Amino acid sequence: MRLALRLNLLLIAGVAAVAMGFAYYQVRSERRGLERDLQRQALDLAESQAKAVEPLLAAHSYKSLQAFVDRSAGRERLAGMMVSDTAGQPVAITSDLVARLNGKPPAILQVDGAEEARGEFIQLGGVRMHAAIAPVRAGETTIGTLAVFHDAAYIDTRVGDAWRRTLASVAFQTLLIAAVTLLTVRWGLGKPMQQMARWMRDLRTSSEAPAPELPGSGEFESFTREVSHLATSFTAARAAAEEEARLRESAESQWTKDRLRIFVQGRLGDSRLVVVSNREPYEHFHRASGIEWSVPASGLVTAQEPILRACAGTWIAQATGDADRETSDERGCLRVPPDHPQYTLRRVWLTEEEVKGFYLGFANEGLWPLCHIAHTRPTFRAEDWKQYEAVNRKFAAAVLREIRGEQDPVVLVQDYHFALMPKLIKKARPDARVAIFWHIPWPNPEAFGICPWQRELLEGLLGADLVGFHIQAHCNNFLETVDRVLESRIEWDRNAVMRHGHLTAVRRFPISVAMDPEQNGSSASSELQYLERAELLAKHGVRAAFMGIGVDRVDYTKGILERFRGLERFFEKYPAYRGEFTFVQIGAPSRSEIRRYHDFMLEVEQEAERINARFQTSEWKPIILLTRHHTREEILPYYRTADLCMVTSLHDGMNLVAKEYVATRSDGHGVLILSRFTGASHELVDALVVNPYDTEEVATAIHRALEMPPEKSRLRMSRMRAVVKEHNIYRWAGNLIAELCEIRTSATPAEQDAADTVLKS
Ligand code: ADQ
Repeated sequence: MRLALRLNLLLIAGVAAVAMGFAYYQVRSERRGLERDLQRQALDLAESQAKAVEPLLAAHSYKSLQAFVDRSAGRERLAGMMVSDTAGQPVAITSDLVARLNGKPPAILQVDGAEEARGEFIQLGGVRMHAAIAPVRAGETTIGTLAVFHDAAYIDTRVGDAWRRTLASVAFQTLLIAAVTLLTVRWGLGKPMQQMARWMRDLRTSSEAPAPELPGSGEFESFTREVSHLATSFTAARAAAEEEARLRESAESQWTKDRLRIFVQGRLGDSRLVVVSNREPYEHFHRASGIEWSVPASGLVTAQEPILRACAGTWIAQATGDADRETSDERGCLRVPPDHPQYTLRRVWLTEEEVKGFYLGFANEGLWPLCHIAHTRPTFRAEDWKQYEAVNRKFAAAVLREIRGEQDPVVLVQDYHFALMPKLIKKARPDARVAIFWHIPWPNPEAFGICPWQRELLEGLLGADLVGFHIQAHCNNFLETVDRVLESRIEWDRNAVMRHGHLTAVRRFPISVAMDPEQNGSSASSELQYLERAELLAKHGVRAAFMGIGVDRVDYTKGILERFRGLERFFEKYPAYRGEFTFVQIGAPSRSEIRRYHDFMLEVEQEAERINARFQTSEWKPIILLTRHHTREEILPYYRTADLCMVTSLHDGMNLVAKEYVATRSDGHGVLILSRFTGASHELVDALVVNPYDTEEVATAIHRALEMPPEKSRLRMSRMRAVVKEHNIYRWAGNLIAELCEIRTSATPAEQDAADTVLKS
């Protein structure tokens, strides 16, 4: 039976039962009320008439008595009256009553000497009547009785009417409810269900994921959300399967999420994978609407997330959200991503003092400017160093707890926050394979040499079996620095350092982004793209035909001011583009507790304002500066529709924004302007490569990008896409893990001997 019918029948039965019960109660009350009224009237009448007949009965004037009772016959509903003597013998009676009594007087008429009037309902001659009897008294003596009879049939008639009315009302209500239920089921449930079924059928039968057309609010919200997740997983799985099939067919070796998962499972076997970084991939915050989570703006997070998702390992990181405690268990663990759990995040809490010394101080005021040659002086303080050491020990302890009892665990340490950790872990667990990936550049030995703790940092790093950088130049700088500072043997031919019998391989692993199958989807028409771009700009009160995009953490290494100056020069040199081209700069505030960053944000805002004030009109401005964190979903439309993307870092390990822009342009349009000081410029040679310090060159590059013939820009974009597709994040992770698993965790005797000889000589 269909749901609507079943629901209707149940509702009707329920409503009818309740309505009938209620009606029965109402009708019964009405009957009781009518009977009570009749009884009261009848008793009053019997008593008053008894008083009236007393002189006549006392005087035995029976004729007058008969005339009296006959006169009463016309009263409303009065069916008869009877006066009897003390023996109960009628002495006067209305004629109708004689026939009805028919020699069988009802029990109530029997003389019982009662002194009060009384009454009851009786059946008389097949009719329901009310009989009331009152004593006729002469002084203290009862000399007879007077009985009045009322026709009570009208009560049944009234009760019958009440039943009819109630039944009609029940029928009407039932019909109404049935109709409303039908409509509710049809529109409230049936329509969304049909909509969902249609959408699922399209999803199943068409090769491209149809745009979700689902009920989005109210009771269906969570249902819709889960169905959408399911659909996304389904689309991704299908795309991956198709991709695998295609790869098998063409014997290509492209890395995918699934290939990485299978590869890592094969290589790691039962070994546990633990990733450590300072930045956590998910932060929980208290908001007005409750606890919410967000993904911080960080290249490292962008890069690591797909690996953890693929390998279901554990990610250890600093807790930085104000609702992180409430969302983790007593060990600081939770499953993430929160909406689709795939791996474990273990949070470590730091004190304010630790954050100040370790993160803001040594890591970001010391190591960050030390490694980025961007003309900001590094600051090294002894108390910051102490905290840096202490926090490295704290995180190492967390890792050791996590791998306790695990056989041959694999630990991937991330970045310049944890230079000391490889040594700490290896000392406690020589069987663990430990790698550290340095996401930022490594400067030349002279530059690095200004760090008072360079020796300790290098020793910490060389505890690792593998040290990774984005490009070969950073590997070379590192090896040269080790050569300059520590007693060790550098094996230049195989990029490795042998020290105290431990070999550390130094390798180049250019990091990348995921170019998921969904990002390879069909491209929107240029007309649609134009409209989407216009809509994005209109949100900021700007009308322009062309749009450029820049996405960065607001950091002095990213060359944002140089970019703005390049834009200013562009509008000076090519005034025809005023009112036509707008640059959107998405800038997430970063490390704002550090004075340099705080001041830099102000500088960026002032510079944008200054340039805007020079050129802007009522409907247009050259720069739209959006200084807040944006979600990936918010950034995507800008990447997808921008005519050009500018990455003008003064120094950058890799720069993932450049790769994200390329990965997003499945339509083949768009031009990338890329600083030659980024790691990315070594791979994306089809970008317009610029020196960000050369304002003139940046301005010319913007002009070239906007004027580039479509066939040329398409060719450049397709070549860059081929690079990103081939060298994606899964390849990065696969290569890193492959390399790590091949490394012996101890030196061969021959290596040991050779190292000892070198050190002795
Ligand atoms: P980052 O210096 O953080 O990373 P980058 O590689 O440019 O720099 O990555 C930034 C990431 O944050 C990108 O994924 C970008 O989309 C995102 N992002 C930037 N601004 C944002 C905003 N306003 N809102 C939201 N998200 C934003 C470090 C090194 C890099 C190296 C990476 C990875 O400095 O050289 O490429 O690690 O190794």
